[in-house]
Amino acid sequence: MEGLKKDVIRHVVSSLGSDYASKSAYNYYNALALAVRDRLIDNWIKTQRSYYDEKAKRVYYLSLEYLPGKSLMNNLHCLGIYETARKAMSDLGFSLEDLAEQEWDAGLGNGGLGRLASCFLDSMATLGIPGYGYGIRYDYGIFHQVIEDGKQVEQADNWMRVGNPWAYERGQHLFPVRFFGEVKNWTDEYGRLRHTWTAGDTVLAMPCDMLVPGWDNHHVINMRLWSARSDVEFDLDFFNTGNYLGAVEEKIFDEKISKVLYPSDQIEEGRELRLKQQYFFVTATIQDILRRFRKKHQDMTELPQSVAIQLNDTHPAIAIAELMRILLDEDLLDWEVAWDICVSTFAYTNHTILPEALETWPVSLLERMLPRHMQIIYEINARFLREVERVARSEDCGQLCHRDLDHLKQRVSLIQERPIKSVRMAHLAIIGSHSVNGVAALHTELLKARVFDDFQRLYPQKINNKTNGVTPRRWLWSANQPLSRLIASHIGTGFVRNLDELTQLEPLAADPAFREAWRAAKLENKQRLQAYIKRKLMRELHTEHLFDVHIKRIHEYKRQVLNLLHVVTAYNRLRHGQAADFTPRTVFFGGKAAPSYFMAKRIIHAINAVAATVNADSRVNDKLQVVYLPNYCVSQAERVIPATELSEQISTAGMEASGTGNMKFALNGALTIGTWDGATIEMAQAIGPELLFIFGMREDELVSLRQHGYNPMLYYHGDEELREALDMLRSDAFSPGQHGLFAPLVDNLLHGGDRFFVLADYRQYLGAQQDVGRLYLDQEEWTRRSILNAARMGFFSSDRAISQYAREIWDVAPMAGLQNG
Ligand code: 26Y
Repeated sequence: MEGLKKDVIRHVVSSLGSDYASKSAYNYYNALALAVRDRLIDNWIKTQRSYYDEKAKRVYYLSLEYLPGKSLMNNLHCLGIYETARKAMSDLGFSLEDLAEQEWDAGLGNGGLGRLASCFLDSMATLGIPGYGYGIRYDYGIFHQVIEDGKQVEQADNWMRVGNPWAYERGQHLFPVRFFGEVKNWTDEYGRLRHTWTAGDTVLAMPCDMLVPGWDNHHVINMRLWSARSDVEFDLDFFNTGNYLGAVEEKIFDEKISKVLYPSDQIEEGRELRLKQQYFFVTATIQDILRRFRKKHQDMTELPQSVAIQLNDTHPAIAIAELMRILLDEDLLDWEVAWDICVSTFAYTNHTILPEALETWPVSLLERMLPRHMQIIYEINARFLREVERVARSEDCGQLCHRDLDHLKQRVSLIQERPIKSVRMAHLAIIGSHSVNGVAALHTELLKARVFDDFQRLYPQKINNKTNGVTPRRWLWSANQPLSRLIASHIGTGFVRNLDELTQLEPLAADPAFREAWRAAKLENKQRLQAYIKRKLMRELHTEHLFDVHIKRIHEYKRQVLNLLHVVTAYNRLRHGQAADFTPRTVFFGGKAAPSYFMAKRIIHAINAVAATVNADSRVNDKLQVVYLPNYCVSQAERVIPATELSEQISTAGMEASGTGNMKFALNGALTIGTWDGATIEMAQAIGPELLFIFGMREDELVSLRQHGYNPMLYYHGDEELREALDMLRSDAFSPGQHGLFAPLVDNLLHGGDRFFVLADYRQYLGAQQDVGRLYLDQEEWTRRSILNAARMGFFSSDRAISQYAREIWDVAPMAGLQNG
């Protein structure tokens, strides 16, 4: 402890240039972070060296998004110096919790996909898998959300301003990135046609490394994020032409590439700068991968034995064309050889089946920005369609007439003709990879049977399932110390790295003393949340209420509106005195809406409007409260999830690819109210469906409802309570003086086809909520179920997920000889 204290003081003075006597929390947080980083860097260097020494096969996880959140507490826990640090900082006059608050969340992602990437890096580090995360260091991460007059207002997330003590910027290792220009043809010595892409604009990619430690194992992996740097200052000609200001303007223009994360989740915006971001990040990453590979290898055909590249959705899929370009134009390999290398190296994970989230890029844009890549994509497509024809003809699938074949080719082509001629990035990713995986069992089945059914017939081995998982380090141990300590006192700490050990809790569910202790841990977390809400929102929570929580991105398919309709109905019952047996509850909502997503923003407004009305109504507000948690982010989730008793997972069946929040809640002892969707299905199977509150129509039922003609008006007319709730929303009951404010929401349900079947599931949802309320009154039974939920969550560790990727997709093994403990 004395060593750590000395290091902290030294950093305050010599790294931060401050007086150690001036007790600034900001300085002491940064100094502590630097002292922790000092303890990671030796192991990071040893880890990296061991990969070379053992010629280990490496995994590269390519993702446009990461959501690491805050690093301090997690890193202290991984290093096993949490207690030491707590005491050291307390000696210096600080509470560790307060210091941790100084750190800004690294919010370099939108939601589930980005957070999954961060859980996966944690698991690779903990399992000792030679892995790297590659991404972009956005100057501005996901916007900061404030709620003003009930509406979302976006503020820039200037997270870099406060500095980042965790990162190593490596300004000396720059990689060139080219855009535009043209392609020249030439003939090689064997008379083969060759191509060279000649420079248009050049930008530089600067690596910025964040260390990711494993749990108590000395293994530290790297998350390398690229930042755009202008090449202007490296090219003196720019300045020597006398156009100094012009040169500086150009520099600013170039550096725009990594300026901001695109804040839309599952809705494509198709902006030119976004494509630039994708290629910028991809080419720098591939160059870095090949630089490392070429240190020990000359023969490019050995690449798939040494390197596995996982594409996190299609966002980095241009990597397939980029690797082809390098192998063809720089290494001068033949097409077939190059293509084999690519397919054996790449694998692709799909995270959504919503059609509006499937990426396409206009051919005209690609031809201009990446002319050589567009040529390569055309060639991939031509060869692929010939192959399709060959397979289709050879296959004994009845008499395949030309019409069918033409249709098949149109459907699977990399190029879509309408509405504008574009490249389908998912098709490029599928064809260029040896593995395509979904993220939960149902999602994968839907990929096979619906979204990519043609590809499933063409390549029956390619599509596979890897159900998501979450890291128990952050989401149980670090976020929920009261519960973790209780668990550890009964079954030891092995569950932190082997989550299956939680099954040892099962017999304890029958033990009243253990149940009481379990409830005490929950209460402690509820009180902690209560204090936080008081500080941040100046509101008093009732900790004896059932804490009912719905936090995730705001999206119509996630159906926050369904939850809101339940709240309005409960409000009406209470007002009308029809709810004598109502179980008091506080309903929490949280989540960001894409700034361009009108409907999602209106949903936020409606939630806040209902909240204001309900909370101000003294007839009901001792029994029902609604809280909107502004700026939902990773660190907020860490506070809210441990305090939650009811987890809302109510997406339209078939629409939520997996969900990962669902797992975090159950792991922390919340019961789930949910639809038969995503990984919630597998959770129900692992836990026992009777221990969750499952309701609503299933995916196949919705398909047939849609086919037979779904008429939301029938539900409106047939259900008095539903009608009352919708009519109130449409009138100005929640928006005094602003008649029609929420009419778009209601009209969308009643006259817009209710694409997400909110009305179809309303009545069953109410029934399930009734069951929830009733069970909560029986605290012994509630607690028993809560314990069994947590005890059966072992499968949903990201360690299990990553082990499956490693074995079944990447063919990589953990590093031997890792020191544990
Ligand atoms: C193309 C662009 C607009 C785009 C940007 C972000 C498209 C999609 C996304 C993000 C998708 C996403 O976050 N999907 C979520 O992935 C999680 C991890 O697999 C799943 O748990 C979750 O169900 C899914 O919605």
